[in-house]
Amino acid sequence: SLSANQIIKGIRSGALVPYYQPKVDVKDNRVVGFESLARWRDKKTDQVLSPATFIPVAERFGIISELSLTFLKTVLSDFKQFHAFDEQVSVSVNFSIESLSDRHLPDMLIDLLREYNVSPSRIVIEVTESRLAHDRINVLEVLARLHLAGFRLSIDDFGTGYSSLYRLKHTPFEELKLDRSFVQDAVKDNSAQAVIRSSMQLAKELNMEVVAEGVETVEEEQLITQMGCGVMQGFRFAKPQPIESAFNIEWPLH
Ligand code: G
Ligand code: G
Ligand code: NA
Repeated sequence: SLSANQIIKGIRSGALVPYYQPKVDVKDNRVVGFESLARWRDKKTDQVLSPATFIPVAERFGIISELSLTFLKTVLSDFKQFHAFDEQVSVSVNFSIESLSDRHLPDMLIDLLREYNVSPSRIVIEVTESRLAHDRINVLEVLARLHLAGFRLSIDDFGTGYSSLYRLKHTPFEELKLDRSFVQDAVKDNSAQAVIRSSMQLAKELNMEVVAEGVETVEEEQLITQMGCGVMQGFRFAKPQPIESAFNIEWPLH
């Protein structure tokens, strides 16, 4: 892992780079969004490090909000290219629960989007389900205000936490992302299929769209499609890529 000091220096010297992975609607073979995923590029060695080496440290040392805002600025400056690719496309950004506990976050995001001239309706804010379970002061209020400002909210890694129905019903999530462990087990495991089916039923009742994460094979794509979920992300379509190659998507278009 990186040290807190290395992270602070790196944030300021541009070590944080977004990679982007497409979210695909397989019904019409269209890219409907891109998820931004933070990477760390070491200038000296040219190594690219995964978020596991710096996100948990940044959370622990209270620098995750600075990291997220710097990261978001880079994403917003890439936005012209997404807009040119497709005007309707959305870009998803992951937020830690620590950032979402900050009552100032909505105003900071609103100001930032204004500065970059990006509509909040094009930004999806992803929150990991398991992190939501622990009651945190302000989180629900912050999420409600982000929703009112026009941001779209997504609950990530769904199925790995224990969301109460009550909480889900009272939080304005528009999207539910099925955790990739269920997607990958579904082909050989009935209980993973049961989790997917009940998550989809829940999403339908609460008016949320479902996205299957971690789709790697044709078999997985076909099974998930048969189960009624048409929007997917995963190596089957494209790996997370730097912006320079994010639009070279090679999955078999029919
Ligand atoms: O890209 P990869 O699969 O290695 O990501 C691992 C985890 O890191 C994912 O669960 C993802 O949600 C998280 N992550 C990636 N980018 C960010 C980010 O910008 N902020 C936060 N808080 N988490 C991120
Ligand atoms: O938790 P979150 O959904 O934000 O995590 C996304 C992570 O999943 C990223 O680290 C990304 O690199 C990884 N990922 C994306 N697609 C696939 C896939 O098809 N298979 C696997 N194993 N990982 C994937
Ligand atoms: Na995510």
